[in-house]
Amino acid sequence: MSPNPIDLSLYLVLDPDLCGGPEGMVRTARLAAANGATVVQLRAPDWKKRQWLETAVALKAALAPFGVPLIINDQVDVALAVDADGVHVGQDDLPPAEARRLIGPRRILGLSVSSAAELAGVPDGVDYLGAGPVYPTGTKPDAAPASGVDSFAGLVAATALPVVAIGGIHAGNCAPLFAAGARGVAVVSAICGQPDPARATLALRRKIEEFPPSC
Ligand code: TZP
Ligand code: MG
Repeated sequence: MSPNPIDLSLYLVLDPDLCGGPEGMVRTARLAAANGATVVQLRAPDWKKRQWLETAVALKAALAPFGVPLIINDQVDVALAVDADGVHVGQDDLPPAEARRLIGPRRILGLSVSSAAELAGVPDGVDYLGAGPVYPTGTKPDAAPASGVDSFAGLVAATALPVVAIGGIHAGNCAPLFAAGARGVAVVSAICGQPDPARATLALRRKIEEFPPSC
């Protein structure tokens, strides 16, 4: 497991379409990092590897001044090539134990779970869980049905790992998730594609300060 626990409280997952392509992703990431995002994930399920690499390099440079870690979704080779801070895998990606073996002990490893059964299969070596969708979302067409806050609270209670909630989250609905034990909230459309991503990030940040995650 990574020896350096990260602040998961406001976790931005970048979306190429909503951000308007790679340059928009880098711009959005920079604005978010400057306004209270604590982690940024590069996620682009439809991209070719070269685009992943180039954008990851640009994101790493953009985030470095803020000390905000860059997590790469699924593409372990890209994460290693750019020396990213970590990798996030889903249930159909490389198994987390394989991902851990490849990224070594120091990088961060996240895993998506959406049910108690998936939670039961989490191996050692995972640093945090992403659970959702907690609310309905239009951003991920193949997402499982929304779990709701109560099921999310059940997942949190059943694991010792920090859990980040994802799916349909914005400044107006994140407080109950922290009350349910979330260590953080992961958002896509609440920041990506917003007319003012800096302001949208700040609105989330302020809510999180009001309802701080329990550690
Ligand atoms: N995984 C589960 S829901 C989701 C992902 C990547 C999309 C969340 O997007 P949004 O716009 O924050 O609802
Ligand atoms: Mg994946």
